[in-house]
Amino acid sequence: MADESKKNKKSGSKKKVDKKEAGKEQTVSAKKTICDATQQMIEKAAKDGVSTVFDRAESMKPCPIGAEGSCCKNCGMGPCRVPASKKKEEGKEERKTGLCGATAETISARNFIRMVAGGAAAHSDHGRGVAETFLAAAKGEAPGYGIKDEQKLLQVAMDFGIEVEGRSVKAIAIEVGEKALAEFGKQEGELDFVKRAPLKRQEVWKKLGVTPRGIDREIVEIMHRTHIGVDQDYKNLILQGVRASIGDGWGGSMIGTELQDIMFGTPVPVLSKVNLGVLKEDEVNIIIHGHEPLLSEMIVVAAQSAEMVEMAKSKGAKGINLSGMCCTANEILMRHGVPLAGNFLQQETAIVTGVVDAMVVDVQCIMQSIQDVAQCYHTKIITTTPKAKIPGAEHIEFDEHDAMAGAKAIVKAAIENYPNRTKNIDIPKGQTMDLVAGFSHETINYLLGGMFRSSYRPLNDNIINGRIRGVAGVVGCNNARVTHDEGHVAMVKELIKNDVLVLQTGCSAMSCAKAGLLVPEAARKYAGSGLAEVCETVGIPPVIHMGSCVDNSRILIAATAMVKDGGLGDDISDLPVAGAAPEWMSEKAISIGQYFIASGVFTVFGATWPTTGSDILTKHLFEEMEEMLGGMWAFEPNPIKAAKMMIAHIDSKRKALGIDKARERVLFDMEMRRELESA
Ligand code: BF8
Repeated sequence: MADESKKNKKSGSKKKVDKKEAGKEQTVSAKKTICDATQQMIEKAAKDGVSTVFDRAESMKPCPIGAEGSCCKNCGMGPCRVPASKKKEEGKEERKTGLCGATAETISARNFIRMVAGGAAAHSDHGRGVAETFLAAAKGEAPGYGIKDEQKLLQVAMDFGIEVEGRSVKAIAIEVGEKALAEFGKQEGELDFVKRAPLKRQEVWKKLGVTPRGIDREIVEIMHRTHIGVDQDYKNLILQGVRASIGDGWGGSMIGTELQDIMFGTPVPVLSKVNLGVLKEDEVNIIIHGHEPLLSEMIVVAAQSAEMVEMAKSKGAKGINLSGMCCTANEILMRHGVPLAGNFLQQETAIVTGVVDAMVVDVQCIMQSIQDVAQCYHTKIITTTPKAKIPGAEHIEFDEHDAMAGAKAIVKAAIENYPNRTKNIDIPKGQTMDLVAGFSHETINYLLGGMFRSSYRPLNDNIINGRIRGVAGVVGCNNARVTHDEGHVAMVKELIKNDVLVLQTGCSAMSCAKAGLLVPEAARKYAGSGLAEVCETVGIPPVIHMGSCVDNSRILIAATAMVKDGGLGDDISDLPVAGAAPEWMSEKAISIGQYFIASGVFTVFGATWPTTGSDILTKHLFEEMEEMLGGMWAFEPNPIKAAKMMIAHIDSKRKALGIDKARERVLFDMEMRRELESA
């Protein structure tokens, strides 16, 4: 820790990126993980002679050229490596370019927005899949799926401009499904959900010409403009990245979240458990891993059926134990309380326990290596979609039109594998933690305001009076180049200690859940006095789990609700809020970060930064972007320093709003509260 703080002398949101910091491993400690369960399984894997991502991260260093964003391989004349232009001694610039003349900033910008395209495509193709199933369900062509949240259906219908008066639920749902699907291929006009953003934000986007048309169109245009010989202006390239990212957050992801809520129910608070200790030695363990809840929702039903439970007993098991991994885990946790086996970097170590009878996967964040690890134990890897196959894995195709049959076939395959377990079994004992999840925007609205006056008013009031300093969204992945879970937990503890309410999604939420931060008692233990007081009054944890990565759209809606409730400015960029992804690794995280910034949120990434090959582009993203959008990127690998940058930003927004004085009123700190209680 001490060495690291020496290395990171600079802080503040406009800090220049140190290329050595950005390209290398960035950890506060030298450990592979702070999660004891994962550590135990890393050691077991070593004993069993099994290679995991943690081992490969040691033996394979990142490509230094690619890590800087300086490698252009978009045509057959390259790949060209184009480092940033340097000043020569006599003051002349030595300008390096690719064979075609592309500069460092053009190349970095192309690579950067191709990451946005990859991430936006992943979220949006998920959203499209949901919309297709939604439409089939509305037409009665997808047995097992239906409409669970009629109120939300009506809300979404109205946002799509659909007439609801005097019409049947079925007719409205069909039109919502058709409208939602049409959003992906819209050639002209604007995405309908863009109108949900604050009016001022919509104007910012209009002025910059970044209001998205069809979701697919913006992604295709990135691929066109980054082809050799098309867009050569880094600022213009980045604008298209901004546009596609808005199409993700306010389009593909938001459609995914909303239609999932309508079909499967809008989440309400649930109590559950997290970590590898949720696996059971005497039951058939099925881990559902990936992202789309279309499959996992059906497996939840199939695994509970008497027929399947009886079958499991006939094989000597006591029952069927379902758990989740990655964002699928978050989906079935939020709606059913199904326990979380772990986050991204735990997918191999879960198999190393020797008790996973089937790991069922769909799309995204699934390591190919799980098949290699599975071969060292008895685990069956089952792929389920034509979009994502793994050589050697069993493929049971899941068809939403006959969902229950597919789900039962998958559960049956797991049950039949139960007798094949070897004696090489070790479940990390006592390695579970309680958590409360299920905080949709609607639930927060209700919890804060009550049934008859649902609103964000109490949140805004407590921000204005200074009990809550601000709100931070801490989201995103694990990254094997940094200590597993450490960045998330350290950052979130620092934030809540300073009275910042934290909203979470994705693997980040699981990291903090494992550390015991997602229970109401965490307020008293870890939060500052103001935040603790509010959390204890309302009965919520200081760290709020809002779902999977597509559910980051819930955070956009929550931020908009704060603006609309009044008293905190008239745009998201006025709010005392900040965002972060301290252990990011996926292209989806870049797209999410970009749409948070496009929505006006200052956002800090840790681990590594992908544009260090161009100082000009990095400056554009880290400084100039704020003038355009009111939000900007920052990079800080030290999670505590990153949290301090977020707090400094929150304080600057409080000052701009004229509510900074409120914080000077000293409320009770924890020490004072304890003294008061013991008196
Ligand atoms: O979509 S946080 S590692 S699981 S990309 Fe993947 Fe990152 Fe986890 Fe969910 Ni999101």
